[in-house]
Amino acid sequence: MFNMSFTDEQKDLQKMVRQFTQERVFPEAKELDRKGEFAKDLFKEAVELGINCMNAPEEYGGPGLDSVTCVLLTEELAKGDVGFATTLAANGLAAYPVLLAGTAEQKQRFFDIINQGKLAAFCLTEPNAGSDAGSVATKARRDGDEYVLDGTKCFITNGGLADVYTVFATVDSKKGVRGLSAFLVERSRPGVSVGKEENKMGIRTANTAEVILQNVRIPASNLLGREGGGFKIAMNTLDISRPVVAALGVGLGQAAIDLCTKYAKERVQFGKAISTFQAIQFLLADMAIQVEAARWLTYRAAYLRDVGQPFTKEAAMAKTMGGDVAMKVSVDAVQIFGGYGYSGEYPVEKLMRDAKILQIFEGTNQIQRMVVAGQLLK
Ligand code: COS
Repeated sequence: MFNMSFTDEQKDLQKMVRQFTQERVFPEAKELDRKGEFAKDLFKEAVELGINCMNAPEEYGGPGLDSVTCVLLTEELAKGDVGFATTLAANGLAAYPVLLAGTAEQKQRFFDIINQGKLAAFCLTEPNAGSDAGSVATKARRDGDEYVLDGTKCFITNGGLADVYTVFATVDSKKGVRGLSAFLVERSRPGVSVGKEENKMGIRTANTAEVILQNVRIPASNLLGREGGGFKIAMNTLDISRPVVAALGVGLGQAAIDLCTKYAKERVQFGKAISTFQAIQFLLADMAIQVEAARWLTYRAAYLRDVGQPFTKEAAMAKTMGGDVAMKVSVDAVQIFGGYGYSGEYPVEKLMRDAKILQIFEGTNQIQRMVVAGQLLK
């Protein structure tokens, strides 16, 4: 059963984040995108609003938001700038391995860092471990009361700015996915450094960087869960965070609709507003149908997680739909704006550039389809 209505608290938070997005995020986004710059001031404001790490539990000083509330707020932020929304979502992504497998002491340590207004990053991807997440080559060698980590992570959101990382490394590469283990790694550990920062097509306000681990010694107490349990932690984490990525697509898609409906009523051709032409109306209608479908798949996947039902398939469906819809709708938005849509002076070309990553990160949409098919056929 899917019986969803939003609480007053959820509606209040949604209103607050909508206002923050309209008044602060959207107006700043264009220039920050042009410069490819992280929104430092906006992030500070997000910390003040208490939305910098939405899934941080109340007992550790966070807002303790459930998955439905996280997707509602992420959708609002994404209307203003998907890069900024991704920055905040990446904090939540990094927190899930700690929430899923960490001890109370590890949670305390992790959220103490977050509560100082610092960033976190989830370090799974490597140059040769993208879709094939199980082939992580970063090594973790046990040495007495410590582990020694060696390897390079790439395309890490918040990688260059984070003060704490959740890192996946193998304790025994012969064991494949069963060798993977998850670790909490503070940025301050000797041997942790930041490599290349990506100059990206879209989400240019989000920081994406290599994280290099050279002979990094961490106490054995930084192991999250058990040795060899890392792959399950990573998969469970991605299941939970995929609806959040879907929400990025929903917010982006809604922004495209809002901009296009306004523009179509203002833009006059052949003596009439282009909104009176059926060719434009059908484009707008299809945009609205797709975004609404993506929205409810997203809410439903988050809801299933909150009520403790299986949601792996629904999370992958939502992520696929959110990313594909964002891409389609943003391309159509550029079409409706015509030549102006292709110009950097208008906001829709940014949507198109930002949308593309949603079909790629947190598991490509081909991987999501594998997950859906795997669930159907099992
Ligand atoms: N939840 C819990 N367990 C899961 C799981 C999930 N969603 N998906 C897989 N597993 C388990 C399997 O049940 C299996 O366990 P057992 O051997 O005990 O049965 C184990 O993990 C290995 O699963 P599988 O054989 O399916 O692993 P693969 O190496 O074939 O990889 C995919 C599976 C492709 C789904 C995985 O590698 C993946 O998600 N890739 C995309 C990674 C990604 O999203 N990267 C984004 C970067 S992070 S922003």
